[in-house]
Amino acid sequence: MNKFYLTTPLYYVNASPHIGHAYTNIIADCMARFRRMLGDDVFFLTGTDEHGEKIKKAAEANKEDINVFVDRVSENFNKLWAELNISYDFYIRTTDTKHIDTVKTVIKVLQDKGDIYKANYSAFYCVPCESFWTETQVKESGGCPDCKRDVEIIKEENYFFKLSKYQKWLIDYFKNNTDFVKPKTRYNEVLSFLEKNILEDLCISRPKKRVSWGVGFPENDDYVVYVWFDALINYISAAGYHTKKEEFKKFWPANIHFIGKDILRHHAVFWPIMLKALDVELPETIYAHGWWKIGEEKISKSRGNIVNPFDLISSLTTSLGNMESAVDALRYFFLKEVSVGLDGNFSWLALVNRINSDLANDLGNLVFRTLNMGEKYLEGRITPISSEMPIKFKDNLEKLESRYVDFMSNCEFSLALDDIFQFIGVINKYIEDTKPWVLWKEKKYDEMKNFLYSLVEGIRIISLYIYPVMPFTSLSIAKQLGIDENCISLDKRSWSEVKEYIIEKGKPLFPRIDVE
Ligand code: ME8
Repeated sequence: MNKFYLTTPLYYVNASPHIGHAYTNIIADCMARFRRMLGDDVFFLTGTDEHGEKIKKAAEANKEDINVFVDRVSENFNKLWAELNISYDFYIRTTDTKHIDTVKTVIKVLQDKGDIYKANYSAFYCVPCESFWTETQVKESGGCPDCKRDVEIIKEENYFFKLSKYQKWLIDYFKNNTDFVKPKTRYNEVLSFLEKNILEDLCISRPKKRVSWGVGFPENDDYVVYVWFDALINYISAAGYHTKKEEFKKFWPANIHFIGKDILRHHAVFWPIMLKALDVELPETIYAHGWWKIGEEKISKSRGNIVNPFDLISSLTTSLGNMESAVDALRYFFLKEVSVGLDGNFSWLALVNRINSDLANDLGNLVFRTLNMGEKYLEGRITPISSEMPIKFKDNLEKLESRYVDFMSNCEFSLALDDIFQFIGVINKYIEDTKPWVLWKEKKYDEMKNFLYSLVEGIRIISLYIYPVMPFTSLSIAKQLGIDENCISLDKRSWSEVKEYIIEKGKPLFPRIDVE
């Protein structure tokens, strides 16, 4: 059995989750479910990033004790993952004792190796981003290059990690591992950054008098560890680095770190160098997805244009009649609307249009009318005379079967869905062309049995392909077809794998939503 280890970023707990966070976890969940369908032993990690000054300030602004505050907000993320049906295996918080121990161990290893040193420092500092910037960077951007807010000048003694020592090695690593960062645009962006700039050593401590909420620096109580240095280490601490050596050997290196493109440099420059210095293997791929925007603006806490995912699920639940359909519709929208590497534009109208056209009209209608006919004409028992595949299905089904695994493995979820929905279109057309009511009138019962079997068998195959994207819907279809969950496996995707059906029609999966 192959192992598959995938991660999401650890989200800051200074505010509640928004749909940008939901997006990353939906992508990762789709991949995790797909890999489990392939039979892999999956370890899917997500969690929260809880240290640093901005978290402390948020707790103070809320007049809450910091520990109570981080517990509450972290639980809010966890609640969202439960609602969105995110099947993570482990939820890490950077305030976990085991993680804190790992951070301290890592620092000691790097200190012993001579890769950490202490020095005086003067630089521009952005408090909300917890990042230092050079004068040129600040001048070029007119403030913090990330969030555009004002920066402070800070002079202090700190600990530094020798990034610069590994610059040449990292450039070579990129050149020899062209799939290390995906998509290609992001790979090119990092490589060109590394080739055009001289890496400065990374300041990895903050004096406690300025930043008190963090992992204490080993053997120096006056400092805490820089939040990013602390947070990145989660990917190895969760997998058991120094605590569960056997498990670590089994799951590390990670197969994919899913991140947004905003945190590419931390993951594609700092993180590989930290691992190299530790003598730990590098992750296979860092996949940086695009941003969801409203108009031209990235959706973000600092821009104040967030869409609350709990409210969105609740509105969709009202429109669709149940939460399972609402969650699957949202997951479908995010995965179908844009390719993973590109930016998307979010609006309620785009969401509703997508649901009405693909899920209500095409998929929902196909399932409902097929099961309706099965009950009306054959009293729910579909036993074909011949289980041969209709010739009209052949091309599409072969295309789907041959491309699905590659598309899904490469995070091309939208393309996989294109193939699936083309096949749905083919079956819907087959119904119109065959005119079952005429078969019935002309008493062609054997043909009717074969025809309905073809529809139901086609729907079964569709239900297993959509599983990673819409798990509730997939299982609901399987239930209506009277088959058990074991049929949701890629081994069962061949035609006529199930020979007969006893069906039980449920409610329409996706009613149409009125567009106001
Ligand atoms: O950066 N569109 O946490 P964070 C798409 N704690 N994805 C978005 C998004 C948007 N508009 N907005 C946010 C941090 N995201 C650090 C990470 S990891 C060791 C530490 C998603 O709460 C996307 O995945 O700011 C992005 O990278 C992440 O949320 C940033 O979350």
